[in-house]
Amino acid sequence: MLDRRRFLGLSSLGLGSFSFSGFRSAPDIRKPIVISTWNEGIHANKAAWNVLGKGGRALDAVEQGVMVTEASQNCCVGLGANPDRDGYVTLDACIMDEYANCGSVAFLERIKHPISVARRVMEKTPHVMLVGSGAQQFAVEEGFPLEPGKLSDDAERSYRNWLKKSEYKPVVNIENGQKQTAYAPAKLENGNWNHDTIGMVAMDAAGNLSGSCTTSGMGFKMRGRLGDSPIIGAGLFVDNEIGAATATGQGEDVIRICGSHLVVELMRQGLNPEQACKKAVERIIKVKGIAKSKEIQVGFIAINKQGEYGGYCIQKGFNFAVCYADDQNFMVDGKYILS
Ligand code: SD4
Repeated sequence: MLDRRRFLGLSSLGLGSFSFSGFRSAPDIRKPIVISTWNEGIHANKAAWNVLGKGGRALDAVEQGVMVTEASQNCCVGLGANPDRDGYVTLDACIMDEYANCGSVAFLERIKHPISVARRVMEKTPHVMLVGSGAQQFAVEEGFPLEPGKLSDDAERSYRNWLKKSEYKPVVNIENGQKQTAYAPAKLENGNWNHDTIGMVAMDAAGNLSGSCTTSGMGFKMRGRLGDSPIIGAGLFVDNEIGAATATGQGEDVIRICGSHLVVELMRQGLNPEQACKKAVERIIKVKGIAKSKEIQVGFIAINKQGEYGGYCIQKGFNFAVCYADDQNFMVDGKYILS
């Protein structure tokens, strides 16, 4: 099998005849494996690998992985992120396991780890989704501390900046030609974070799949707005017979095509993860039209039961982190359709 290190070695010798672009065809099953969206995925994968590398369950890995990102004040996911246009940080998250159990919270305020609340919804209630004050009440009853509800310094600064014009022009994940520093969250020139989400999917040593997705949503969104990230089938979908997928970017457009579910269903029809992600991105562009698609970003990532992985996005700038060994945790640039 051609692993990444060997491939890089071969290509530097001029022997690699194809480009390393986010899809690896493997005759045998590579497991465990975890992949996650954006640069922050590197840190999240590391925490997930701590579970997977010891033979732990994919569900624990995808929870513990994205908790790192939620806790990072230096990032754009979790309580340190940009607020809605009324100045409140509202968080959405969902989780799904190998038995098609799933849990979700949305419009949740002042709780540091929405992904863990989503897991409790899955494991301790007869429901799939809890939102708003009900979700917060459940979290507190479950022992999650109610955080002060103060904006982080970065978020405070960008909110003040935004208030100067208070224009409701949400833009997600367009890199605007900005160069991203390796493994650091990127900021737009106006100081806004441009990645508000981490989505993660994993397969454990037993061959079982799980996924998680957690976000602060769009910065300066309307109060009460939800995107795709807490919606099973849109921001995340897992089918233990086939594969798992997650999404990032303009949530409204991911919801329109039931994005992550679509990716998994395309894999069921025989496409590999990269091909399936590409087809889902093409569907968005078809629905939205090319001109309007150029104004947004959407990226999908996926794994299948063979441990193959892939990702695709609308336009340049999306990347994801892949980890399948102690010394194999690396970024892959998503291929894109519109340039
Ligand atoms: C949303 N999909 O709320 C999220 C935003 C996102 O990186 O992915 N930002 O629509």
